[in-house]
Amino acid sequence: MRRERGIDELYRDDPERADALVFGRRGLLKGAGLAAMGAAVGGAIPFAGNLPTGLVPGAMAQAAAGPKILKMDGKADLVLLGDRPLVAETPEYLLDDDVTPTDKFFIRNNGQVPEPTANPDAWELTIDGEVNTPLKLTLGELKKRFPHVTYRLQLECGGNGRAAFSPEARGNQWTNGGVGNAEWTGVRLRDVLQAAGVKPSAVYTGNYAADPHLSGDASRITLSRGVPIAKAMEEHTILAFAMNGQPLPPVHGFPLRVIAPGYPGSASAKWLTRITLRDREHDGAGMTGTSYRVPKTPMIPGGKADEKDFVILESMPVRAILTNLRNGTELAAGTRKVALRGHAWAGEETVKAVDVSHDFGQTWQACTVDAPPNKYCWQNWRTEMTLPSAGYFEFWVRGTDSRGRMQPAAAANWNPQGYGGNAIQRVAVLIKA
Ligand SMILES: Nc1nc2c(c(=O)[nH]1)N[C@H]1C(S)=C(S)[C@@H](COP(=O)(O)O)O[C@H]1N2
Ligand SMILES: [Mo]
Repeated sequence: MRRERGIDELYRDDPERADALVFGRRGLLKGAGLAAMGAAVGGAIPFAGNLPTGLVPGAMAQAAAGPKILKMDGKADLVLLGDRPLVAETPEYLLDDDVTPTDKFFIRNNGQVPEPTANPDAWELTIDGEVNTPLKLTLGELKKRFPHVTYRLQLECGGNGRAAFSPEARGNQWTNGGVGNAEWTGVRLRDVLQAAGVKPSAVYTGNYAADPHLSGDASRITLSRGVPIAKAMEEHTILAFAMNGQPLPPVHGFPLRVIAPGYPGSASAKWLTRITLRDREHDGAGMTGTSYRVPKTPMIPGGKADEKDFVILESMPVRAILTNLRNGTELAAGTRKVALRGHAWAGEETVKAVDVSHDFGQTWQACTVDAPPNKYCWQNWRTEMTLPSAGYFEFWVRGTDSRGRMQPAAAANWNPQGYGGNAIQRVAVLIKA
């Protein structure tokens, strides 16, 4: 029997053609197009008039097959983005906790996970380069010698949000789940650097770690990034040995890692063995070319990159996520008030506002945004939305940082490796008639 292909299937396979069919040449959603779209999302679309051409309804944006799920002891149902190296993101609805439990924390490896050491207190850390006295400290000594601090710090992959770039950008297709906000315990990096004596010539750090390269070639370095010296000396940049009150799990850097919050996660080296202070910008693996770099001025999306125009991505951009409703949720008939909540963060900045729209961005409602308990902890937001009728709605969630910069509707500042994409999240709901 020949089956008609639904508009939802067509949207998944060929969004451009689906859009042309639904919106027609004039780009207006009406008549047969509107009916087809309504049938595909399962209900009337009260604000269809605001739906921009080219916007695939959020309810249809997911792949038909559904995501691959990580199967790993001690981990929740994260979405597997790659298994060699292991990369997994946390769907927004699993990020509802104020402090992200370890089992829900995303994983981003570039190489292999090193064999966990049997004697973590004997783990050695070298501090050298532009210092007066190079140090070699065991983790045991580090813990004894320097004061311990505990902070809630968000850690976000530089590629978080990459999936929203058009045309597709190279790399793991993170949606919004390359982020977590754990409670980290460790010592301040600045205390350790000061113990070694920072020379005035030191301008950048270079991290080295124990994770073997994917190729198995011992001479190749998996990842070696760093931060400007001022960032290294900031009080929230720490060498962490515990996550949520427990020793770091092997996959999150056991027994010692950097947490440089607000920067792309790649600056937070796991399995840390050495920090060298450089008299110039660090040029280790992952620091050069277009790696973790974005264009100074916008380039043509999909065009050829001129590396001269690229700068290192430092602060991550603002992002808000809605965590208490899954995309595609059906709400009971008669529902008109919906409580919404989630978190927002803004790299090195704080979050000034979170706004939510239920009419494809025509009107926005301001949410309550809590102050963070410490800098670099994500901020909780909440609101209650009133919907006018039954039908298909999307909640669009938009963060604004302390400098007034808002999340764009579509990923902006396209770059070949897709960093810093912070398109607003869209969560579709259907209220049955
Ligand atoms: N040694 C080492 N450190 C690393 C990585 C790595 O591959 N090797 N990945 C980095 C990247 S790209 C990110 S986003 C974070 C992810 O930390 P998590 O896996 O604990 O969530 O670790 C960073 N630290
Ligand atoms: Mo990352």
